[in-house]
Amino acid sequence: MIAMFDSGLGGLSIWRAVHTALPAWPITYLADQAYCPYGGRSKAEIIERSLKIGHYLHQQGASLLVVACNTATTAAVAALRQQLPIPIVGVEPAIKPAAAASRTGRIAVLATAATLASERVQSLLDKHAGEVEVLRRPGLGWVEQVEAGELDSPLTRRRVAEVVRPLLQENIDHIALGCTHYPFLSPLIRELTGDSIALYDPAEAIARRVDSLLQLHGSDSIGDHCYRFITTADDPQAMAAMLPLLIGHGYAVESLNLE
Ligand code: DGN
Repeated sequence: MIAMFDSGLGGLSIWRAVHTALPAWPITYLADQAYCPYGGRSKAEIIERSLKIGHYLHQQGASLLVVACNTATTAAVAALRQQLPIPIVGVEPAIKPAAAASRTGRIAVLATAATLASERVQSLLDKHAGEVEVLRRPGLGWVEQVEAGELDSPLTRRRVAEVVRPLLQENIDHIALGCTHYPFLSPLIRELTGDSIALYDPAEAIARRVDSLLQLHGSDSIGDHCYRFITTADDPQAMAAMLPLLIGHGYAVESLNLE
């Protein structure tokens, strides 16, 4: 079974891509909604939650764990790799392909404040320092709007415009999405940018990485179609109601107390 987790529903953008690439694999998705958003939490707290979730998913039979959250990846991927005996796939903003494709020499990365301030992103930026200028912008309130299922409300439009409109004056030609919640707001971002700015969502690259790791490590769990969705929130119905909107299909959601 492929396991993945996020602070909430954003990692479902990775779920969609992995499910499309590997339709025969069972996937268990855990949303740590009792602790969402992770963006304002300390590194120690994010590591503690990630390890608790990682150990739980491993016990449930995970052959591979996708940390479907940039914030958790930057804080906890090293600790997870140390403690769990399975391949761990993290996510990170697609700065490399955006930088390689840029003609204006200016790109933007949108992510949570925690991700933007992380050493991981800083070292990614340092690698491309000579090639492109990278503007860093947090999507303020974006995670909350996606969690609330407001993918196209007046408030969501305002929150997206506050970040994206000023970028239109900056001569950028690519935007790397560095938070797994943000691809769900791509239609609103595109309305503002038109075709002049390309958006990079790393989900498909993550799915390819998962595919190659599973081929490398092998496993006997192919063939058992089974999708589990777990939330740490008390009310699983709220997440269940969101699944058709975010991944185009409804599934039952289990509630888990992981304290
Ligand atoms: N989806 C998470 C990420 O990719 O960073 C959001 C983190 C959060 O909870 N703020």
